[in-house]
Amino acid sequence: SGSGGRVSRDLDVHRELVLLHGVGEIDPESIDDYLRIGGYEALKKALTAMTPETVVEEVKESGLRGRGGAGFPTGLKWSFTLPLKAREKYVICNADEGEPGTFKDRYIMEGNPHRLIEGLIIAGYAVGACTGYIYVRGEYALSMHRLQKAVEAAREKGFLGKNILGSGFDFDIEVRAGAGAYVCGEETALIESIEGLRGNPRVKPPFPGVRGLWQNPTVVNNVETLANIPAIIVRGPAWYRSFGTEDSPGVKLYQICGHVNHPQIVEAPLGLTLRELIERYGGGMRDGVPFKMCQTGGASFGFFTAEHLDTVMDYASMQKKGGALGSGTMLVMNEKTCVVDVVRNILYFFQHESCGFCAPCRRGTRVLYDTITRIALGDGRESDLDLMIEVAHTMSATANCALGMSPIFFVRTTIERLRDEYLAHITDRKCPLGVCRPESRK
Ligand code: L3W
Repeated sequence: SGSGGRVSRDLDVHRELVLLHGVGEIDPESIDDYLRIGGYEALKKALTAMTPETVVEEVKESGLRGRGGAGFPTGLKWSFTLPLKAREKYVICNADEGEPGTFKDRYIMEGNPHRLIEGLIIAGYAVGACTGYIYVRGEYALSMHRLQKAVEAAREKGFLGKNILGSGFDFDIEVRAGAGAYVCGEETALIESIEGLRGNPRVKPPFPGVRGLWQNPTVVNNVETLANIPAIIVRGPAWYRSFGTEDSPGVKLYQICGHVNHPQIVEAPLGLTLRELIERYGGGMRDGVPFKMCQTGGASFGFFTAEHLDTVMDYASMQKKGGALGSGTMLVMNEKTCVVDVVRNILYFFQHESCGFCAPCRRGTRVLYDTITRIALGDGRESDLDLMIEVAHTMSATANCALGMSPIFFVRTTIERLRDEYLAHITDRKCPLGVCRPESRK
């Protein structure tokens, strides 16, 4: 697999849902329903039987990695913040789910918001924070509504507020709405936005764990990351590690989108292959039209072609093959799809969402979009392909945040792996599939 032994290869052992436990079954607006399925037991255990240090230690041992896309070890992130002396510390849940093709966090927020809230309170306890923020994508009105209701219900039951469950720990949560900027999912832009400023990413380091919200130590975790915490606390790190691979233990929400018969979300142990995701959960290629390519991990990462179908979808194996697990999104495309058209569409998105703060990204995304448009419309030169790689490479080396650092992944993998299709646009001066059109947006 490229990432060490797989602990739980047999998908059938994963009968019991962890992240989606209760989703679709309980009334998400009823805290009593959540309590009935074991809700807030982890919080009780953490506050009464564990020190913050043991909580951090257990999360470290579980091997949980950040589920927003970067895969940074969660326990390690918490361990940077825990020992710091500061007047205030914060924990933030990044619920600004804006990655194209990504819709997993919404399932948790709409289907079982208390699981996320419980995870966030435990995170707050573990690092010594006084306040938690949940920064929700502006378009997610139902998520906002359910989270707000859930926060009120948790407060009424004494899971939030002063002296929670008699432990002496004070903690409360505020739910904030984003306003439609993709870049505000970048943790430091998100922090600026909470502070009431324009969402420009800050220069890192210092990382938020050391200096974040109002310059105080701040842990930022994705929704799905936090939704793992209650189960890890109740069942222990060894149980969690019994799922997944050595490199990437645990369970993951995979999202299969595009040209499959059943686009959907799947909770599975880490270590599923792309072929299994398509065949077993996606119901195979739509109408039997053969597979051509897949953008891995979200809009920011590399493309796989047919020879990568058996790659194990964990962090290390995906990266080794030029893709990424990212947010767990796999955008599957069939033979009728034109790679130039798809990449042009993604680049349109990037140049539109670039915040404009740093020149490499502001200018680079525009140059990439203009160049691929030229190719798409039959005015390209072969040297444009080298130009695109060079520009994307410069951006990856000099941009201020992940938005500008990302295009190299899909620019390079598509030009390398599907070069003939780019070249056909250049030599024939038209799109071989007749798909590319002047309009920039679909
Ligand atoms: C302390 C250090 N903390 C790293 C922390 C850092 C952050 C986390 C990951 O995201 C991803 C990209 C796409 N001391 C630290 C440290 N940290 N070194 O670890 O950091 P990093 O820099 O690896 O990544 P990042 O900039 O946080 C980039 C993804 O974001 N992306 C978009 C995703 C969109 C969604 C969505 O809609 N749900 O996920 C776009 O690029 O995966 O890899 O917390 O502070 N030495």
